[in-house]
Amino acid sequence: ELLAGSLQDAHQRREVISTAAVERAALKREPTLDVAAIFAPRERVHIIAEVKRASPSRGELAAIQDPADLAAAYERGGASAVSVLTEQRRFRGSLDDLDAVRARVRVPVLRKEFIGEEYQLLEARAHGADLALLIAAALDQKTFERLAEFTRQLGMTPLLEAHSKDEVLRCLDAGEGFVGVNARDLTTFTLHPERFGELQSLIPRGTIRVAESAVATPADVRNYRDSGADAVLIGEALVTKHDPTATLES
Ligand code: IGP
Repeated sequence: ELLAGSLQDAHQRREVISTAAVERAALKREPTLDVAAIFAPRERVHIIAEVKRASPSRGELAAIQDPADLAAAYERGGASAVSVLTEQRRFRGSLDDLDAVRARVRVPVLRKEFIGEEYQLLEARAHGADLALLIAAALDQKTFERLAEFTRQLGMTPLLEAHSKDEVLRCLDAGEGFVGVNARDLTTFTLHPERFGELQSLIPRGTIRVAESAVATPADVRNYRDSGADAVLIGEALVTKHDPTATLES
C-alpha cells in the first residue's frame, strides 16, 4: 500500500491538531499564488526543483543542512516552483521542511506526499503550499476526483500524477490541474524516461504537462522539453550537486 505510512503519520498528527484546527489555519493563510499565470509562458521549459533528503531507491541523497537555503538557491537559479517532500518514513521529509521553504521563497511551493485524505490537503494549505501531489496509482478514481476537487476548493492546483495511458486518462477525468508523467515506477523504482514522450499527446494543450524524474543532466531536460514538456520536476540531480543551479542552466 503506497499510502499506508503517510496516512498513519497523518492520523497521528490529527490526534494533536484536529481537522477543525488545521482547517482554521488553512483559511487564515495568504491566498495561493497564481500558479497558472506563473507557468503560462511557454517559451522555455519550467523547472520544478525538489527538496529531497532521501529516497527509498537511493537512501540518503544529501545532507541538506537547511532546506530554505537550498530552496533559495533553486529560486535564484530560475526554478518556477519548489517541490518539498514531506513524507517522513522513506524520504525523511517533514512539514517543518515545507514551513522553512515557504517562509523563504516567493515562487509556488508543492507539497510532495502520499495523499489519501482531505486532512493532508488541509495541512498542505495550512503550511503554505500552492500545489499538492495526487497520485492516480495510489487512489481509486472516486477518491482521486474528490481529492482533486478539494485541492481546487482550497485554492491549490493539483499535480495529477500518472505512469500509464490509463492513468493519464484518469487524470484528465479528475478535472483541472497539472498532469505529470512520472518516469519512476513507484513500486519497482524502475525508470522509464521515454514514458513522458509516449503519453504526452494524450494531454490537451492548455494543460501544463510535467515530466517527472530521471533528469541527471541538462541534456535530459532538453529531451523532455523537445518531447513536449512544459515543466520538468527534478530532485536527486539537484540536491546532490554542489551548485544546485548548474543543472537548471540548459
Ligand atoms: C524527482 P528525481 O529522479 O529527479 O529525484 O525525481 C521527483 O519526480 C520524484 O521525487 C517523485 C516522487 C513522486 C517521489 C515524483 N513523484 C511521488 C515520491 C512520490
